[in-house]
Amino acid sequence: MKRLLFVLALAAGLSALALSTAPATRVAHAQSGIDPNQWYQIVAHHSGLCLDVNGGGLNTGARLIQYTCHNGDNQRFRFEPMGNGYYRIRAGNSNLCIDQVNATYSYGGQFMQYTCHNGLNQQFDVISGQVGSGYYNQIRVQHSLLNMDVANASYSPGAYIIQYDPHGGINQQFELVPSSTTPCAGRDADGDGVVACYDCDDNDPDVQDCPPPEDPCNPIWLCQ
Ligand SMILES: [Ca+2]
Repeated sequence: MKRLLFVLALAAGLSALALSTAPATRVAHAQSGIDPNQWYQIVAHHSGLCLDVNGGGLNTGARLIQYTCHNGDNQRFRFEPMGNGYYRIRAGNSNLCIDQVNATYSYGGQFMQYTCHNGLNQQFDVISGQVGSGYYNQIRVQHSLLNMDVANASYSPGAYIIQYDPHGGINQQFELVPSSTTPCAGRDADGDGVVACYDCDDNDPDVQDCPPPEDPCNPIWLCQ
C-alpha cells in the first residue's frame, strides 16, 4: 500500500501543472472548525509524520520539517485568526510564527519559525473540502498562493516542508489533530504575560524574565 501511495504521490507531483485547474485566489476558504484556542499536531497525509520545528528551540530561522510524531512542543501549533479569514500559525515550542523564508515566489521555498508580523508570508488559508471528505486540509501561504508541501512526497523524517504549486496531491494534505496537552507557548501559570517558553520561573510573577531570544533557562543570563 505504501508503494502504491508513493507512486500516486509521484504522479501527482509530476503532473502538477496539468492538474492545476482552479485559479489561485486570496478569498478565504470555508474553515473546518478550527478552534483558535486549541493546539494541534499537523500530520502529513501521505507519510503520517508530524510537522516539526527542527530542533525545537527559540531561535528564529529554525526550519519546518516533517518528523516522527512525538508530542513535543515543537510539533504542536495554534492557528491564530488574523481577522480576514487567514491564520498565523504559532509554534508551540517558541510562540514564534511559521514564515515562508524570504517571502519568495519560487517552488521549493522553505518555511521557518520567525518573529511574528503581519506580512502575507505569515498568513495562511486553511482549505478544506477539496479533497473528498474535507477531513484533510491544504495550507496555502498568501503572498505566493502556493501550498505547503512535503518535499518530493518524502516518507523520511527530516524532509523539508516547502511551498509548491497546489496540485491536490496527498503530500499537500494535512490532518489537524487536537493536542491533549498545552505546549509552553500556551502556558502562563503565573499570569505575568510571559509564556512558559520564555519565563525563568513560570510560577512566580515577580521574577524578571529574559527577553527573547536569550534562553530563559540558561543561568548565565541571571534572570532573577
Ligand atoms: Ca509566566
